Amino acid sequence: MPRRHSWAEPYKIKMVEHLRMTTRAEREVAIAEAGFNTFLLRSDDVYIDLLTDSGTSAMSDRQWAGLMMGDEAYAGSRNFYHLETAVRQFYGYRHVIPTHQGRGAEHILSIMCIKPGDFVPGNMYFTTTKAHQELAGATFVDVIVDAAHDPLDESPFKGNVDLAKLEALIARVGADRIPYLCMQTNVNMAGGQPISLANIKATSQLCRRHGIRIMMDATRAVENAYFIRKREPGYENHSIAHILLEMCSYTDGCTCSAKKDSLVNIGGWLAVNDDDLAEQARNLVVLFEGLHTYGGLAGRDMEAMAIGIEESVQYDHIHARIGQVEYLGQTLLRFGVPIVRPIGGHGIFIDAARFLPHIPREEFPSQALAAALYVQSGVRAMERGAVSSGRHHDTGENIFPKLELVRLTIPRRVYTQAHMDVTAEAVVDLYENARDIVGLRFTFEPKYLRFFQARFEPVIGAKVLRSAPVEAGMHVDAMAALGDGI
Ligand code: PLI
Repeated sequence: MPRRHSWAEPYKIKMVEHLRMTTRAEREVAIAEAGFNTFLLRSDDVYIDLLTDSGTSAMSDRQWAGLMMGDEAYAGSRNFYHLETAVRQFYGYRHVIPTHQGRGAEHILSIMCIKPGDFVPGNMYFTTTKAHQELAGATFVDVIVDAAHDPLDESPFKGNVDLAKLEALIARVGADRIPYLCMQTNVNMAGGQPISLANIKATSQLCRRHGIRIMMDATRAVENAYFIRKREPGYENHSIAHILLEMCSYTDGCTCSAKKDSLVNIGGWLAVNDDDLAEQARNLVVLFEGLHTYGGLAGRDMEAMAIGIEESVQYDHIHARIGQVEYLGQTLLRFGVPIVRPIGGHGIFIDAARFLPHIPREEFPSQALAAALYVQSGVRAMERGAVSSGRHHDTGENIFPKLELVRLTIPRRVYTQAHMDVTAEAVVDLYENARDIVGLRFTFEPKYLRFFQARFEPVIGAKVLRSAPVEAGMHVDAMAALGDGI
């Protein structure tokens, strides 16, 4: 048996938040009341909440202390200057405009740069990013490498931009109609897959040749930097901070949701190097978010962000964070559960199309699987398939992306390995009884970002899961078979 080389969290627990355990009967009522949409559940009814890693991290004692140092001045809060210093130091951009969260920055960037009829290429869409681009009148064009759409492809950098696709778009519509390329780091909808530094550099060179700006979505740039260190030759001895700075140096600015990498519960920012663009952004932020030195945030939130940015680039932190995701992924793989590979940075993405081959795409297998997992175990996951993709901008038809996934997203510094084990047991139980899961159809479909508020019903009967109950945390025999951890 190979010797185990464990890692452990680089922190200890100072305060706990109690979780409510529910019965399966209670969960059946809760999911029906929520229209079989895990977004509409009350968090009190959830045991292990893997809906998202956004705003769900545990802050450190230093960050909580920072809250007490909030300078709640309307203008010129000292905490803004701390945030500005942190972004300049770790991301390297000149101008920093705080926003209430990532989509606030996306909104400002989109209305500032996009003219109706423009095209915005990106390495796979993200829901809010694309919605803002479309609201401003642009068409999103996916220029990610084909490997990103294949859950079984083991390429190390499935977030890379396909330069041939980008060149073809430039040739087709002309660089004048491409205001910027949106370059996502650790591409969310592809399964948290990184982009390589070589690809960032090559994409930047291509864009600069054509006078097209590159705007990074830096939401999970630190996690991406970790994968570069682990997988890209030549970077194994570089610090995360060094890699992050180099990534950003090839871009003209970024939008960022600080609710992920930066370990805060709320906040975001837009950063640019260009003085004129910064002036426009500072003017627009006043309309939608607040003055340019608070952008919809309290001073204390900006302080927590500044400290969180500094903590996020510490190797021990990011190693443990991604190590926990890896642990859950490896456990599921040992039981043959179909997941996106390689294991990504912020969560495990179950391939619902392979998990539930009996449910057609029109009956939203990912939505059904997320609902069934909740009924089974109280674990809350998120649909990342056709419901999230929405409808075609022009035809109104449902978009069926190649990836039909359920995301088990791991909040940072929140759950223990035991929570990961219970989650794995629940998924394995479901996988063994997958035919008991029933497809869903819409009963209510909102116009924008429908996955957040849509409601569904089972296509047959009233239940999404027909099997006999197995209570979460009770089913230990599966884990006993696991043997050594990673
Ligand atoms: O949720 P916001 O508005 O702070 O950030 C929007 C956003 C932008 N880009 C990317 C890659 C995201 O993942 C993102 C938000 N993601 C959420 C909420 C998630 O659950 O993944």
